[in-house]
Formats: sequence, structure tokens, C-alpha cells
Amino acid sequence: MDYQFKEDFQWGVATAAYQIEGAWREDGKGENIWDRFCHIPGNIAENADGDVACDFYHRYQEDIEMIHKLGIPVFRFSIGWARIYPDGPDKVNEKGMAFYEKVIEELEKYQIKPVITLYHWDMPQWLQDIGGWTNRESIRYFTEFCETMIQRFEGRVDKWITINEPWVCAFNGHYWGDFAPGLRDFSAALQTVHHMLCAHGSVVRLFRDKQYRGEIGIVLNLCPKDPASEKEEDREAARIDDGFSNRWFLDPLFKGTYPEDMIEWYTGHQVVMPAVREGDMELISQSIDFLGINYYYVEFAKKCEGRWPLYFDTTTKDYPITAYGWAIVEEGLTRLLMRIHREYGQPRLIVTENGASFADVIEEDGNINDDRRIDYLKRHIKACHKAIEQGADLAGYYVWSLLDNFEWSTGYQNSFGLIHVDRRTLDRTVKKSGYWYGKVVSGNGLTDEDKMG
Ligand code: GCO
Repeated sequence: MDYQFKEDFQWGVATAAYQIEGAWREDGKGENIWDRFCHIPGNIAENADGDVACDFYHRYQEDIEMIHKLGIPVFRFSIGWARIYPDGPDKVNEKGMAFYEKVIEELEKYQIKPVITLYHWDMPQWLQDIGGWTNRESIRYFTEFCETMIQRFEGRVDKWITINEPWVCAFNGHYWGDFAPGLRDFSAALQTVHHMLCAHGSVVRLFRDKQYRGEIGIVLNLCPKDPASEKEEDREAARIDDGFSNRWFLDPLFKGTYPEDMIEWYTGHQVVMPAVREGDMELISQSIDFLGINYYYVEFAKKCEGRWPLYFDTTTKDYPITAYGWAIVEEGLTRLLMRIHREYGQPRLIVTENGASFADVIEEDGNINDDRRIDYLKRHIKACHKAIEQGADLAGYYVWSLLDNFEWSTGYQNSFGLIHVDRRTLDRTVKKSGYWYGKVVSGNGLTDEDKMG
């Protein structure tokens, strides 16, 4: 084996509730912000929605059996908050709870470890109606929801992830407006970040206070931000992009402060700074058991006039791109892992998402030979191996995603799955990449010749 991983390295596969479950109003589920957002025509490509998605709600047994057959030991999934608290914070919907109980039981049957994301963007609409994450009360409601879930399932869940990608939730959801709840207010987005980070910290504190079993962490989407050229203004653009996307999250979590240069930049450009109360930064920076990193690409920043308040734009340079238009740069993953290792106190890391969308072709014999996806995954798994060799404390790697699923504002146009889902019949077909990944897992690594023979 050319790229052998340690015995206890955790291989997994990741999903999220709204992207796969469907059953949007079954068994008492309440409306969430993605239901609302998708049901407004024009918001999503082809006016798609997650009403049915992959119908995981009804097909979870089949899907979990496939995870088992591929030999993948970890399954990351998220809880639909509005299944548990459909209409308000007071009453738990036991039918919603029963669904997750069944999923966990099914995983236990095959000894697949559950990793649960508590927030993967599908806030209940009742909470959005009083301001959602822009309202400080969201911290309390989120903590109560998490307490309900953790109390119920602690001891059976390997890892808890408080929040997935606060950057996307804040800026796509509250500034660019292409994701739910579809707002367009930069200052509100920064306030949202702050409340999400506090909500994360509040759940970590609860977890420690109650001495729950298991591990707890947060997931950030991070990527190197390189200058598009050697020009001084592009170097500055890259620094601003890095501050905006990476350091604005890493610094509070690991150092208990927002980055000075960004505070200066924002205040210099008329952005209203988030209201930070005494004790917030201590809350946010409590120690976590792992940092989850979702890695997909590198971005190249260039100065761009007129783009308040960040004044940069990004390119993919000459790199090959995925169907989503993301530059394929695997060395960026090694570099990112090493940077966090060096600059943020050597935390335990997990790549909680990595994968690629490509337009798959179903051959006449029914096979899907997605060699480009295999190539992408292979490059990135090697990049992980390299980081471990260089000293990073990397404990696991999860592929995004198990199934071709609802890919947010692009609807069903981007498929990331190891398993293809027929949009009409919802039939599942394991792609070549699925079998290939199964082999990587069973061999606990890969070889250079490994072309999927
Ligand atoms: C994420 C996303 C996934 C996306 C994936 C591809 O956490 O980024 O949660 O939901 O589907 O990133 O865009």
C-alpha cells in the first residue's frame, strides 16, 4: 500500500437531512426555511425542492444496507430540527424523534458509527419568523433542541457536530440571498455568524457540564485563498477573502477573538459590527474534540472595484474544474490542514466533507463509470495522507456524498453521490466510485496503481 492510513483512521460518508430525506410534511414535521425558500418560484434551478429529495425518510433501510455492503464504517447525517420541534420550542414531536431512533437502530444493526450534525441549515420556520439566527434568542432555542437530541441519543452517537458551515449559512443565506432564508444584508450576516458561533459554544458548554458521552465539534468550510496574480492589490484581495471566509471563524473558535485586520476593514467600509456581549468570546472558544473541515477547492482572489464591502472577485485560474465550476487543487487540502495544525494549536481534524460533482453517464449496461470522481477522491485522499506525514492530527475522511441529492440552489443539477439516484423512480445504483471507495476503506489506504481494477 503506497498510502497506508493508521488503524483507527475513520472513513465515512456524509449527508444532510434536507438534501436527502424528503417527506417534508409527514409525521408532524413542521415547515423549515428550506421548504419555504424552495416553494417560492425562481429561487432554485428548475424550481426544484426537497419535498421528496432521495426519499431517505422511507428508504433509509435500503440506503444504510448499501453503506454496510460498501463497508463504510461511519455515516454522517443531520437532524431536521422542524421534525423535532414543528411549531415552536415547547413540544417535542415524538414521531419525528422516532424516525431518527430508527435510523440509529439500523446503523447499530451493522455497527456503522453515527456522526450527527445538529444544524445543517434547515431552521424551523417558526424561529425564522422571529428573526432566525439574527435574533439572539436563537442561541437558547438551538441549545434546547440540541439538549433534547443529545439527551436522547448520547452513548449511541460517536460524534456530534453542532453546526455545519456557518459561513455558507450566514453569507449565502443572509447576504447573497441565494440560500434560505434569502436575506441580503451584510451586517445581518455578520450578526448571524456571531449567534451561530455562540450557539455552538453554548452546546459545547452544555455537553461538558452534563458530561455527556461522545465527542463534540463544529464543521467549517475552509479553503486556501490565493492571489490571482502577483499584483499587490490581488495579494490584499486574497488576505481579505481569507479573513472573511477562514479567519473570521477559526480565530474566534481557537483564539477567542475576531481578526483585528478584518474588524478594521469592516468598520472602514460601513459594515455594522455584530453585537458581542461579555463572555461570548469565552463561550465560543471552549475546547472542542475535533474540528471538521469541508474542503472542495482553492479560490484565487483579485481586486474588484464596486463590490462592497469586500472588493474582491474570485477565479479558478487554469485549473480543471468540476461540474459546479470548482477548481480541482488537491494540494490546497494538504496546505490547509497544515496551516490549521500550525496556526491554531494542532487541533484534531476530520475532513467531514470532500467530493465532486460531475455529470455522470449511465452506460447501456447500467454501469456508471465515474472515473473523474474517482480521480478527484484519490487525489484528495493522497493529500490527506501527505498532511498526516507532515504531522497533522487528521483522524478521518468522509466523502460528500452518499447519494446524488438536492444540491441547494442548483436543485438536482449537481450530483456528488457515490450512489446514483434516478430522479423519476428514485432507484439507487452504486457508481464505480462507490465500489472503489469501498476498496479504499477495506485496504485502509490506496496504491498508486490503484486504477480500480
Ligand atoms: C456543505 C454542504 C453540502 C453541499 C456540498 C456541495 O456542507 O457544504 O453542506 O450540503 O451539498 O458542500 O455543495
